[in-house]
Amino acid sequence: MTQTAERPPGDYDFVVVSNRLPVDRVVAPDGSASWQQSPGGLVTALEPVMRARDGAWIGWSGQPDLDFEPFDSDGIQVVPVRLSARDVENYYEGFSNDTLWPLYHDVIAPPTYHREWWDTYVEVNQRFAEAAAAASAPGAVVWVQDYQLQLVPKMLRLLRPDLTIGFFDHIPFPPYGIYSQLPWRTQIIEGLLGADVIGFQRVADANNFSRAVRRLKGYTTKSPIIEVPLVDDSEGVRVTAPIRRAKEFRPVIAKAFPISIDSASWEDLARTPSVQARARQIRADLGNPKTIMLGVDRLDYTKGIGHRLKAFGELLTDGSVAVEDVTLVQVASPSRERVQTYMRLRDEIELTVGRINGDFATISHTAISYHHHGYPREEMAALYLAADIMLVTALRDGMNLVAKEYVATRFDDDGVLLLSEFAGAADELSKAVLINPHDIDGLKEAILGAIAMPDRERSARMRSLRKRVLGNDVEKWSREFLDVLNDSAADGRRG
Ligand code: GDG
Repeated sequence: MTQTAERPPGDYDFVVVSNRLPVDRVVAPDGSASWQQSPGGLVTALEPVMRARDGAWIGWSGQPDLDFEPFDSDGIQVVPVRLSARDVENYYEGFSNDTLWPLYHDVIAPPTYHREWWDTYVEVNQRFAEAAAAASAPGAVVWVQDYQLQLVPKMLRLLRPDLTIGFFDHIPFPPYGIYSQLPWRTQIIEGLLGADVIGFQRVADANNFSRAVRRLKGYTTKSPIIEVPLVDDSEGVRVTAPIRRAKEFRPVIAKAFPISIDSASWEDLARTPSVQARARQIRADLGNPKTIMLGVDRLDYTKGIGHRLKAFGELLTDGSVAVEDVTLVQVASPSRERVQTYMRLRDEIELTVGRINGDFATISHTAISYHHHGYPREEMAALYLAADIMLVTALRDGMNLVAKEYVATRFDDDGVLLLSEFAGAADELSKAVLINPHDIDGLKEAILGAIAMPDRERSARMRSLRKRVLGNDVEKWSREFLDVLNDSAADGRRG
């Protein structure tokens, strides 16, 4: 990757702000360090826009207590924001991952509320907002990503009223009855309303947000528009750009933009002979079972891994499936390992896997092939290709990209996707076998139905799923969001 000297700040027309940078700092055994692009749909989707529009990306390097100068990475200006070890503990592991994450995922795990965590969340959001303000050219478009940075839109608008600001929420926005638990519920709503366009995964998320705005701020909402008064009496602070003074309110758009993946690149990967050979090898290594089921998740309590194991364990116990015929491969990639709830979850899952294997595995057949590591994309594609059934049993999930990746790799029109109705992907992928993961009997029946599904039905469903996933890729997602954002900027200038 080329890395050249920094350019002057305040120069960039398009600025993305996310908790993590799209690059990772890799330290070689000889101690030399370099930046490597981290593979991910967001980077893939935004790269061309960044290059075409003089883009900068603001985020944390992933390493606490280290300062890095901005640098150019293959045509994208990378602007690292420093986080101290205490910031990481309070803002990231604490408020983001132990308060907001469980709250926004329907309190599957109890959220922890600490005033100290909130104070650091405010401080860190301010730091990101200042970095964005410093990097943006006059009238630039800034796109803020995700729940770690919900205060940035308002902070940035106060610093730079000339900017057009978008925000995308990658996780669900909860119903008001749950959201209202949050001691800082009004501040977060006000933070988000600093944006011109707020994107959500599902229509239901956008509706939940609009309802929270009505309840907490009393603003008029005419979907997808929220009318934010130019002068907010509840604060006495002018919250909007002087350029829009002619109107009595500033229209904020809150709307669903379901995110997707770089579908073509997953299909291309699956078509490579080495990946296909690897898929065959995986099947052979597992002892050529009739059915391979696959789960791929970050090890997170929202993903319903325990529910999936319970259903499979019961199917083995009641003799509906035999260990020689059906193997479950579970990739549980390490995640948030310093947060207590995640440590406990890992223990629970691994205890269950150990029990099921202890009870049912034979010398030649494992019941569950369990892997607590991350794999390269090639291996993921091979696993998707090898899997007859993909199990996505999330209890709550903004979208779930794994479901879409599975579909994109299946150029052979084969394979059955079992998909939780609580994942955002269920709105689009209605031809999957939709399941309620809380209903263990229903889940067991769906698994048995998938094992026995006739070829014709499998391929008819997969063809229809592929149409959706290939026709709606992440590039289209970002284009649609940015089109709405640019239109809102044009309306603002006219108004
Ligand atoms: C959040 C929201 C929303 C996983 N293990 C490995 C690996 N992965 C990759 C998958 C997929 C990504 O991580 C996971 O994305 P998901 O969408 O499934 O889930 P979250 O991480 O929770 O993402 C979610 C998403 O944001 C985007 O808006 O869909 O709802 O929770 O791409 O492939 N990749 C590799 N090795 C692994 O072991 N290479």
